[in-house]
Amino acid sequence: MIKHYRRLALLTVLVLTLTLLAACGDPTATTAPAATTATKAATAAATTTAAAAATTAAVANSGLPKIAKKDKYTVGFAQSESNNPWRLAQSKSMQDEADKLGWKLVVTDAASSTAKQAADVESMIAQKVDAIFLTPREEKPLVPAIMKAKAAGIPVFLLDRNVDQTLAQGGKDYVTFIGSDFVLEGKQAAEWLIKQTGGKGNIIELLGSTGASPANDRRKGFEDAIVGTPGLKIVAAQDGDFTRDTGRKVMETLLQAHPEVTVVYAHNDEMALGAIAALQAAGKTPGKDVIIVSIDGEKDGIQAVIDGKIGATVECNPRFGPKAYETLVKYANGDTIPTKIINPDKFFDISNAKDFIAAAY
Ligand code: GYE
Repeated sequence: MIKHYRRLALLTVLVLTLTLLAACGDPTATTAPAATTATKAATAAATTTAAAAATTAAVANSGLPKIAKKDKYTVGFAQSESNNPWRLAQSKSMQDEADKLGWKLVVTDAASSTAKQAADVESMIAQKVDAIFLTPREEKPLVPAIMKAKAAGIPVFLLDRNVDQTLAQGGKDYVTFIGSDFVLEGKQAAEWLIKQTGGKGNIIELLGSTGASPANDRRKGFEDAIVGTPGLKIVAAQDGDFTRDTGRKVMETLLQAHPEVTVVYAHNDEMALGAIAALQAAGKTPGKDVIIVSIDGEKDGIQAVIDGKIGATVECNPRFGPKAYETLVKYANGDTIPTKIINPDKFFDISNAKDFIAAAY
């Protein structure tokens, strides 16, 4: 009995297989369903794309959390670190302006820890601040925190450092980026250097903190600008973390490996000042044996220009308070906010350094 059923089952399978094979061998049988499938797929794809486009448009128009109009706000300022005069000047400007307006400012200091900065943003979300001002220490790792704030209905404004634009965008995930054009800063430093050296030199580049947008962009702006000047060579480039002490240590090491250096390009004045100390310790005269160009325009940097140690420094303005809060108010009023607000920067060299030292930080 069982044997009989097995034989029957086998026979059925055989018949079914043969029918299928026959169908496959028939050109009309194969093309027709394939064409139908293709058409269906195309229609489905078109519909999905249209739906996706509609979603994207909707997100771009209404995805950002709004802020209610109020007389006074409670806002968060998530600072990345406080280890150089630039960052201290930025924090002071944010606090001074909040005090002037009578707003409450919740300040955190991530002390150079990107992970802590993400946690700081989360604590601001938990405190339900009206808006968060964030200086993302690095371009990528702060993006999830920005998304969490957005999901919690709290708008984020990026100050001075940007995020990776493939991961988050202004007008969609955060309101806007307010800061300098770092690529332009690097370019201006390079252009001054080309003129000053006649296009010849062995450069040590002291890079800002790894992963920070000003470090990436200042490198790009500078390096792209010297491509057409083969006499200017970068003999070494290393992270000096935007601080004087690390700048000095890195410079000491690099000097031993590259005594032929004639130029230092530092991504900020603090590292340039560290490099000056290292050069002097090695018996070299900054400004003579080695030309130095940097960025920021802090008081000690401008003084070094006056003293002839730093050749030029491109300004990067840290005083964000007025612009930051004014932008928030405009946003609360329903004004359209550009997705990037670029600060105009000056350029300091021996011709004008004296005029700006008194106002510097
Ligand atoms: O140049 C540097 C600071 O993010 C633009 O960070 C800022 C930079 C600034 O630590 O001094």
